[in-house]
Amino acid sequence: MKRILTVQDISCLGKCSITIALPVISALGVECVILPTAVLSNHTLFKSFTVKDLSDQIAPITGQWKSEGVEFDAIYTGYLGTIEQIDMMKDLFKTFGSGDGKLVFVDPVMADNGKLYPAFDMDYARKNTELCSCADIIVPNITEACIMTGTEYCEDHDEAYIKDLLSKVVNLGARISVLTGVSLSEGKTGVMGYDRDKDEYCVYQNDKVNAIFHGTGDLFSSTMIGEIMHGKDWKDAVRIAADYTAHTIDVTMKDPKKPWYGVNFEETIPYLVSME
Ligand code: PXL
Repeated sequence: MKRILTVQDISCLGKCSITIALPVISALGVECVILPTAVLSNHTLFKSFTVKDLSDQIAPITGQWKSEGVEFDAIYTGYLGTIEQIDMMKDLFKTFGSGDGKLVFVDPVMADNGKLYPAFDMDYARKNTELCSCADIIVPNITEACIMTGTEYCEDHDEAYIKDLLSKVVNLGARISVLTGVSLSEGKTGVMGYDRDKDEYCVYQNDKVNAIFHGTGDLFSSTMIGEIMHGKDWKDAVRIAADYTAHTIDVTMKDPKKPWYGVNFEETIPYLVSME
């Protein structure tokens, strides 16, 4: 069984980061080891939240793993609380992420819908951009890609804008770059990715729902890395992750009691597993 280490926060309430990664990756039959960077009462899109930074736990926990001789097939980083934690990830990649067939997957979680999340500023964004250059695969949304490449954010984009943005993202240094939240025609949304080594593109679109849902980026990333570890080619993993995310949004829309802060991914895990 493959083993993924995921490094992100625990938002106790909020259906995001580790509370998505752990169940989704486990459901795909892949071991998911967690390294929590912080514990929050709820995610930062609520009006307020409590946070306990766990940076001082990263060295002792990883040191213990090192002495146990633990290895990981992939490292997947998501929401990281501070610039210092991003620096720690660079060391973690050296210790656990280099070697034959090992994958470093970075979701540079910091922004959406044209703006940075409340806890972050441009210094953080610059550090996050550096982290992307240490990764094999990166999966920024359009807002994050714009911030990282100094491009003006355009909600109503066309294919030429996306191709130009992707070409700049590819230059950040990862082998595979996947842009999420890409709409290439009216009423559609999805992803566009590029594999630099193979000079291969992947475009995939689903029907667009006119509503904003939180945690869908985490759902996409957890599914994509889980599927890759399960043996899927990156392009198949992208398609499955996009379909699963779109289906989960559809199911959530139909729930009159849906929570505003996340999607009903728990209800759609059987659908994900059935796609195997
Ligand atoms: O879903 C991304 C995410 C993860 N973790 C925390 C967040 C967010 C988005 O706002 O606040 C704490």
